[in-house]
Amino acid sequence: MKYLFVALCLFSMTNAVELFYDDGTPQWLSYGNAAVWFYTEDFFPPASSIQLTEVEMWFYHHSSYPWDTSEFYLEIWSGDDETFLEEQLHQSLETAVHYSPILIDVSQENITVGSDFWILENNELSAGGWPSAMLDGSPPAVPHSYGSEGWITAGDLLFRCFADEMSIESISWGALKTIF
Ligand SMILES: [Ca+2]
Repeated sequence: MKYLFVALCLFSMTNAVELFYDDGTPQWLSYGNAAVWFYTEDFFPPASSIQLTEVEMWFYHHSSYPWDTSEFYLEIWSGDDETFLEEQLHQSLETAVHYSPILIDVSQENITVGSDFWILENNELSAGGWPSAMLDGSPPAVPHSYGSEGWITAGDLLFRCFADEMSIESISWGALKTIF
């Protein structure tokens, strides 16, 4: 039992923190550009910056709404809920799949974000706004998903990301030492 406990501690020390607003249950789909605004204090105490390691995105290909392309640009931007997209930190060409997660490893790219940032599906490669992103069915208290018609209030996009836990802790500790 003791060994298991130590092993679990070691695992959690190197674990990544997952940031997400959705409840994991698909309900709707969204076509057109789609983005989620992340506010890091929703997930852990204030940190001046964190490093992103991975992005997870879910899409839904409904038979009544065929996609003209599965390709889109994943973009990560700095910016908050008032400034919106400020500075582009990442862009990569990705391929959506129906109803299963696509995982994009960005751990080697040194993507450091502040307290607010955006994950955007840019679908300028499509004439119809495809591929369609997946939304949950539980309305958020504070909207974090943004679509072609503005803030989405019916649910949350299933766009998630992972941050390096060590980068959060070291920076939080640094901030504490400055205050006290
Ligand atoms: Ca929700």
